[in-house]
Amino acid sequence: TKAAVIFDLDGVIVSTDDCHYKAWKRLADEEGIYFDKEINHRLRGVSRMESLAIVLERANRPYTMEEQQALADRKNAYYRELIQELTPEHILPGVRPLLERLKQHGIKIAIGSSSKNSPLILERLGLADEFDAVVDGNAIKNSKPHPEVFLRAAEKLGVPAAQCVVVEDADAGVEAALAAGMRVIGVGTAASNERATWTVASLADLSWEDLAKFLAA
Ligand code: B16
Ligand code: MG
Repeated sequence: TKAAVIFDLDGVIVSTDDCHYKAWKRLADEEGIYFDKEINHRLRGVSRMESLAIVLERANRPYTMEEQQALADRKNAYYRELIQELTPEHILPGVRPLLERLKQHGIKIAIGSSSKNSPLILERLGLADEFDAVVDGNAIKNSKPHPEVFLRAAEKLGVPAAQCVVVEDADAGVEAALAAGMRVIGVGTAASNERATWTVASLADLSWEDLAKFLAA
């Protein structure tokens, strides 16, 4: 069978959302802009500049494009400081055994992430050479919910979209996968997303038997 599984990175392979939250929170506090976890939730799966635009909704003055670029760079510096601390122990439960099984069965695996920091994250996790393809924020023009990232991943793998299954934790990512003509498993925060083809709370709860049937369907 020619099937592939495309994994989102942040929130699926590793929980970097807390690092994103801390970095945005630090920036917002310094700028005197109100920011909380609920606003942070809206940043999941969304690109850095689009995230900044959401953060700046609460600003009490307009920011020039130059200032916005500087703010995004500052947030990224704070974020990179935090992700330097990642180790293979931060890989989320269920991920490693799942990757092993998929490989054993000859199912191609890829990363489809909006993040421009994915090379650093994958390296810190010891996963830099595990995937057949990595497509991330550095390679795409349109970020999720646009399907570009997943379509590029399928293309790189040489697997038709209809045979690809995406694993996503963000609503924007679920929409991106559906727009790409792929089936999508919602995990974590997307486990309650009714648009997802299938949902599980955590990859640790995913039985190989069920997944194999799903992939074959
Ligand atoms: P960066 P994913 C996304 O990664 C994150 O979920 C999102 O919160 C972040 O804004 C985006 O990457 C861009 O990240 O600033 O590192 O380029 O979930 O698509 O793997
Ligand atoms: Mg994500």
